[in-house]
Amino acid sequence: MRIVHAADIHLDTPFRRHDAALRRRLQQAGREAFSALVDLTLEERADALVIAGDLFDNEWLTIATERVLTRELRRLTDADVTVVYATGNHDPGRTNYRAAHIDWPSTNFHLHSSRTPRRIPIRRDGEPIGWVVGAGHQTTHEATNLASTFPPAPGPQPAVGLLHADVGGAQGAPDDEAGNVYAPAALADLDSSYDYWALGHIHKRQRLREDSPVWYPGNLQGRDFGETGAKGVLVVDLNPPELPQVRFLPVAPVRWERLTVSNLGEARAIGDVHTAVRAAFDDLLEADEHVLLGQDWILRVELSGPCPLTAVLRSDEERDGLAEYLGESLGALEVEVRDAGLSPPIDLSHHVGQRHVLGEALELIEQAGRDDTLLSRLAPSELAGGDEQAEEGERLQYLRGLLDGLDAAAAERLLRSDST
Ligand SMILES: [Mn+2]
Repeated sequence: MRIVHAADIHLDTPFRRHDAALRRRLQQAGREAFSALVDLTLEERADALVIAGDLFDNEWLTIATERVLTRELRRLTDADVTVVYATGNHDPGRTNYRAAHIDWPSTNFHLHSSRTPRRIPIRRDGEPIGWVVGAGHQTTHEATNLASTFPPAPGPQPAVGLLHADVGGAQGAPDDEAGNVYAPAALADLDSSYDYWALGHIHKRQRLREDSPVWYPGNLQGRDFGETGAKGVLVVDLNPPELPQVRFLPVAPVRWERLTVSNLGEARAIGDVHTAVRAAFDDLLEADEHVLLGQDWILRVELSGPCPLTAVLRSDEERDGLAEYLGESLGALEVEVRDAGLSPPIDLSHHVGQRHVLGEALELIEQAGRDDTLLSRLAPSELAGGDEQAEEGERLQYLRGLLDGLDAAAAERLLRSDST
């Protein structure tokens, strides 16, 4: 039996923090990802598509999206692919919620909107070849341990457990605020008679434990910089008693990525910064086997380390200018430039002996390092971390320690305030 496992599709996520054009593109990307998922399921000649909850984001699913959703699902069910969908906390199934009021396909489609696990036979050419056993969230705060209520696998054909659940030990679980737990379970609650557990809820793709047949596919389309990397589905071949063969296939048309660029010590013109960012982006494209043709990118460029253009790049206007330049030249939908990690490269020798505050400060720091009397005189009477009972020699040694790095720190502070 071959299944395609998807979860956390979050159609109609509002993307309120973005401007109207990007918001439309991102909402469109969610629908495109869903269509790509359907294409892929057909191309892979899968017997079933299982969706482990959070198919849509909230109760305001738009009419346009609902039409795309039902039309795309019918492409599968008309082709005799069984679709099994178990609701999650974003798209719960009780009759007062949205999932209960969608024009779902009338055949080959199974909605699990009740807490009680139900088994669905999967057939090929009319013959039963396996099972999907699923349960759904009824409300937005399903606190029951649903996993522990699953019966043993029906057998003898391969069986898949389908559930939206927060299984302990997974990486990247959303920070559940007190009281907001969503079908919490432990790995041990997932009955081991199942050949594969198709989970949803955690947006980071992962296998729960090495050698376990328990997987989260991650979400279908990233939605912010916390959801970087290729996003897509798992194609699972079940042939027990062997462990299932699991392949990840990307489908998300928009990718969120962070690029850290730190080799800017010699960047004297904005073109140099551009070249360094371009190189980092090219490295990413080259190293990543999941980049799709015509992929759209939303990039956060984090500049860091010493850079002669630090003062320039600390200006919002200049950063916006660079972001726009990068967006056009890299062909990205949107680029955000961050300067928090940048520092001006400091050549102290240029400032020593100069008749300005920094020159004087450097001079004084240097003298105090050589002249114990001066150092003693400059020392505050109450000294942080100092030992009042210490011998004079120890005290001076401690004071000299305090001077360590003070020149660079003073330069950094004074040069920054000079330039802004
Ligand atoms: Mn989700």
